[in-house]
Amino acid sequence: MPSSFNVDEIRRDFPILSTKVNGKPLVYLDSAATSQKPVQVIDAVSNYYKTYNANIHRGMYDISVRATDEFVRSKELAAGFLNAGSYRSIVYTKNTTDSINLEAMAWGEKNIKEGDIILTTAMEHHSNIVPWQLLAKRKKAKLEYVGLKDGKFLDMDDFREKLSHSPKVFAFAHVSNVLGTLNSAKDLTALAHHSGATVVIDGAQAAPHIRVDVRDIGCDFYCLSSHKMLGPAGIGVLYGKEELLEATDPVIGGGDMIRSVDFDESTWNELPWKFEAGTANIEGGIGFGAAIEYLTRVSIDAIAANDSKLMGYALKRLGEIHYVKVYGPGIEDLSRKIGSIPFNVGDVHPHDVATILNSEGVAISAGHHCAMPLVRKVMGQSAVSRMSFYLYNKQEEIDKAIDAIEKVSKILGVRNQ
Ligand code: 7TS
Repeated sequence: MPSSFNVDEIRRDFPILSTKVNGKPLVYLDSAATSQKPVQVIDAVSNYYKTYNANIHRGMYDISVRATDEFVRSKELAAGFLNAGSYRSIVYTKNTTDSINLEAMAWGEKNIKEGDIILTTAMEHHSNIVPWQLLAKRKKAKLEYVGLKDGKFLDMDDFREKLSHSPKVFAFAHVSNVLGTLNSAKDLTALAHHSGATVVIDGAQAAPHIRVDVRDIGCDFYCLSSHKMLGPAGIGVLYGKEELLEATDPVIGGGDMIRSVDFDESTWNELPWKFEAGTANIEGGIGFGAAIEYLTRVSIDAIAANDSKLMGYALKRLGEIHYVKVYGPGIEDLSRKIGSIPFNVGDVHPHDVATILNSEGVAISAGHHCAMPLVRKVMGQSAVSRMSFYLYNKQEEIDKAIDAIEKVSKILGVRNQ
C-alpha cells in the first residue's frame, strides 16, 4: 500500500494492470465506466468469504458479529469520507442509479405534487433523467433542464431564470461523465436552496476523484457508486440529511428494515436500516470499506492533483492532432474538468476508433455514454469516443493512446468533421 503518491507503487496493487490485451499491455482508459480494483479490495472480499461469511444483524455467534461489525464499519468509513457526520445518513443501495431512483420514489413520492417543477440539467447521465421523468409522469409534474453555455458549463443565466419559477427539486451531476465538467456543487446548492428547492447531487464521477464534503456543500442528498471508486459493483450510497431521511417513508419492505411487524402494520427500523430491506450486499459493503481506506491512504487530494496533471497532458497531446476534435472544457479550463475527455477522430465512427485502439491494448469507450440528450442535442453527435483516467494511469499510457489514434488515421484515412 503506497504511503505517498507513487504511480508505479500504486500500479503494483492492481493485478489487472499487468495483463495483456491482443498481446499488448492493457492501457485502461475507461475508469469513468468502472474503476479497476486493488488487491486490498479483492482480499477484503475474499477474506470475508473465506473466514467470516455470515449474515449480518443476527449477532448470535462470532462470525456474524464480525460480519456485522465490518459492514457497519464500512458505513462509518463512507460517512467519514463524505464528512456526513454519522453513518445514519449513509443508506446503501446498488449504485448511483438505485440511489437516485430511491430518492425520487421515497422523497419524491411524498413531496412532489401535480404542477410542481423538477429541475435537472442537460448534461446528465440517464440515471439522473429517467427517474425524474417517471416521477413527473406519476405526479403530473413538470421536468425542466438547465441548458449549457458553449457546450461546456451550465448556463447560469438559464439556471437563475429556471430557479425563479421555484422548482421543488434540483438534481445535477457534480461532474459530467461525458464532458468532465466539474460543477460548483456548493454554489449551485446555495442558489437552489435560496429558491426553496431540495438538492440532489449525482456524485458518481466526482466522489472517486475529489474531496467531497456533503455538509460543506450543504446538499440534501448525494449519490455515488462504489465500483467507480475502487470498490465492488452492486453497492452504492444514498447520503441524505438525517432529518430528511427520518421524514421519508421506505419504498421497499421486508426483513431488516422493520422494528416490529404485526398482521396489519409495521414500524420502521432506525436509520439507515429502514431503507435497506432484505439481506444486504455484505461483501460489497466490506469491499467498499477497503476501497475507501485505500483512497484515504493514498489521499484523495493527491489523486485529484495527479488526475489534473494527466488531464492537462492528454488535452495538450490531443490538441496537437489537427483531425481530433475535443469537446467540453479544454486545457484553459483545467480546474473545472475532471476524469473524462470526449473526442472524435475526424469523421471516423467512434466504434471504429475504439476497435482500433483495442487492437493496441487501449481500452476506451465509445457511444452516447448514457447521456443521449447531451451527446445528441447539445453536442450534435450521434456518438463520441471518451478516454477517462484514474490514479493508476501514467503519462506514457496517454502516449500509447495517442499513437493508436494516429494509427486510426493511417488505417482509415481521416477527414476533418
Ligand atoms: N451518474 C453518472 C454521472 C455516471 O457517470 C454514471 C455511470 C451513473 C450516474 C450511473 O452509475 P451506476 O453505477 O448506477 O451505473 N456512468 C457510466 C459511464 O459513463 N460509462 O459507464 C457507466
